[in-house]
Amino acid sequence: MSFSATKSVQPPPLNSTASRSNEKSLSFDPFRTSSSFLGSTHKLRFNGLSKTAQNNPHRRCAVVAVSDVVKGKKTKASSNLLITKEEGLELYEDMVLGRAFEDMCAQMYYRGKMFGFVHLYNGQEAVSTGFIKLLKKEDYVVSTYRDHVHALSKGVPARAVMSELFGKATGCCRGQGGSMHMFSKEHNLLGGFAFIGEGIPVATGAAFSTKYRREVYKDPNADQVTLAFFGDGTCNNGQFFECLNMAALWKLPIVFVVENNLWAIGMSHLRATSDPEIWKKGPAFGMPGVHVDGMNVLKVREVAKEAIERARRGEGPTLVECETYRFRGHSLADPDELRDPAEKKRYAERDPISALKKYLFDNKLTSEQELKAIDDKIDELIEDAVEFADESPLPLRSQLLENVFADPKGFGIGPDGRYRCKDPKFTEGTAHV
Ligand SMILES: Cc1ncc(C[n+]2csc(CCOP(=O)(O)OP(=O)(O)O)c2C)c(N)n1
Ligand SMILES: [Mg+2]
Repeated sequence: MSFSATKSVQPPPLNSTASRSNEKSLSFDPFRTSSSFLGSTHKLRFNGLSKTAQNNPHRRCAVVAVSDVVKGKKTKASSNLLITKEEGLELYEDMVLGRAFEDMCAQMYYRGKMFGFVHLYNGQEAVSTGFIKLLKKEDYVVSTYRDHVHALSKGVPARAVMSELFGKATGCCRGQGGSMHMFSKEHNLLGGFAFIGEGIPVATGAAFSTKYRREVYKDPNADQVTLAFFGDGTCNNGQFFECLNMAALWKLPIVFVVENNLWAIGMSHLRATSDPEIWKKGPAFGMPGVHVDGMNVLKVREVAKEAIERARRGEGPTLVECETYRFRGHSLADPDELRDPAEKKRYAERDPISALKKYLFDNKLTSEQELKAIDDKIDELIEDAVEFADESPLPLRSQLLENVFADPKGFGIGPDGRYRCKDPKFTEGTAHV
């Protein structure tokens, strides 16, 4: 399989001695423009660097190390296949789990089982699966409000995620987080975050703590890699730039994974961003930037492998832009009337699950029956998760003010040191909560 859609650029050398000896380095034209986004209707606009700038001898010469993926390196010496049968089935199962879970969420939301906004991940599965299935349990994942599938890929049980969505005590945040705040200490899932960009500093901090433990405390087990997932719209937020700077400066073990689904609610990425090629911002901060077809789990996985290994080896961060698409509206409250039906159709034809299926069949890695058995297993798992969530108890009222650090109304803890909400008269005269 060719990875020609992938572009990888490394920044100009910060330490010229080190990079002069880098065998992978080759000359690169930083002004070369690429084709349009794979499925977008518009041609990309470029950042307007003028010919004068191109010819400016004082401008630092960019040097690239083309990734092994781009060079078309085969991962398996003995065959042309990119994955083994077991790997292929694991990827398939994880993507089907994500898709089926989200479809069930839609049903449950419209039946009134969930509260607040619910953002689904349909169409983007190849990104979560392609990256997270390469992680160790100790590695960290930081997500956004579109977080259910990241949680599932990281191993949080479907029961715990569904219960959280139902606001039940058995949810992974005991029903207090809801759709946008999946968290699991056990799985090192450091949260979904409702404010865009909010997770990026958290992820950068986690990566910093790993590096600090390794270098200052000489902890040999501190080799965790952190993945920070976020969207295209978020890349115009200041926290993104601040964290790229710190991660590159301190060579943190982190991968910034942009899920570029071309839209930020109803705002087209191509309208909102001066240079829509997000991957180029990596080299600007001193880290490699890679653009990959995010509808193809095998391509994502190849890029992810390289970026994660690089972080684990202590070589620092990578910015990976995955071009993907969401198959549903921004949230379940969005009628999705703004996007061009032709664009939606074009991406639907590139469904990442169908693409992987085709690869598995074409390479005789599986059979219809084998995949059907996986589909059935996932259906049962999701049914079980819904039943479990439905039957689970609501959180106790006494849980209401736990972990609330500020108490502006002053009604949290009484003079006797007990929660006022434990007083049966606590909500007297107010709406029932
Ligand atoms: C700090 C902040 N500003 C504005 C919003 C409102 N908001 C919610 S989602 C969103 C768009 C984000 O788009 P993108 O980063 O592309 O993620 P996607 O929804 O496409 O996954 C915005 C602006 C917010 N949640 N947080
Ligand atoms: Mg987006």
